[in-house]
Amino acid sequence: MANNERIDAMKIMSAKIRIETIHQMTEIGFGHIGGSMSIADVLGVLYGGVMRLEPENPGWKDRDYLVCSKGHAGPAVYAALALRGYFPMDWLKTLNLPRTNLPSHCDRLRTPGIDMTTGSLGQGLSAAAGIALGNRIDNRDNYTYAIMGDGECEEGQIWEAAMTAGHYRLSHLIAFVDYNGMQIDGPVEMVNNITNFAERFSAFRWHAQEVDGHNVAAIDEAITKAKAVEDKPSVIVLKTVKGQGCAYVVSMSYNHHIPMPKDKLEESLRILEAEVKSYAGR
Ligand SMILES: Cc1ncc(C[n+]2csc(CCOP(=O)(O)OP(=O)(O)O)c2C)c(N)n1
Ligand SMILES: [Mg+2]
Repeated sequence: MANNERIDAMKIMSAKIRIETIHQMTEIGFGHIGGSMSIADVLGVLYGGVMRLEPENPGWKDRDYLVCSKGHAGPAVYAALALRGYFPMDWLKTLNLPRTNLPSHCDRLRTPGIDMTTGSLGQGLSAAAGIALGNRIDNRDNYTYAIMGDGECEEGQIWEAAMTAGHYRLSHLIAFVDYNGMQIDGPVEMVNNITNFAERFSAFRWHAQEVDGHNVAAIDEAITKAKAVEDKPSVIVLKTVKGQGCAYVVSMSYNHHIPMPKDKLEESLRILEAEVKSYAGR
């Protein structure tokens, strides 16, 4: 596949993830839309071309793994998994309902394709480091990806995991920080001003890059560079906007977990559908 086709496929995947995430939340009437939309592009890159997967065989041991450590963004991951055929699209109508397979936060025992249960913030990088180390011990060449929130990175356990992954030189661990500047209680810099993620991870012997988290070509290129690093884990800091792709959500001062009335989301859906058509028609 030519590179521009690959990038267009990723852009289509990102737009479809946004569309299906909005549908899931308007169906139930509320949701963690802000932090789901901010990772739609990195998910589009991962599930739209980068990850080695067999959706018909979610337990395949040589697959690439994803730990969505900011587990409240589960709906965006469910959208990606459904679009890749892990389960029927119909399941997306059951987000967070009684007896659903799609709880609001990721649960590896409930959803095919979810590799780690998350929701209690701060734990996912440790799990991802363990998965990457285990796979290396088993002589596998697969990659483990982790997505963390910027607010989440205020948890001390993230830095224990960072230290351990650096020590073990886990070159097949690639982590992302969704640097959207916001958390549940407001701006990250006001809650506990953690900045310079790249510098911090570098101090723990990681390879670090910073990219525009809504530029799929830049994310794809950063992952290629990360894979070329042979003796260190990699972090890619994604500069993002909480709610990206949904003007109604971006315009709000609080958009972490909000009501999702169908009529307010129609315009965003129309724009996203048009995006899909324009990339598909090139
Ligand atoms: C250990 C823990 N403490 C608190 C919470 C409550 N909580 C849920 S989301 C959130 C904010 C997370 O902010 P961030 O990591 O920046 O995520 P994003 O901006 O992507 O939504 C908090 C504090 C939690 N889920 N787990
Ligand atoms: Mg955040």
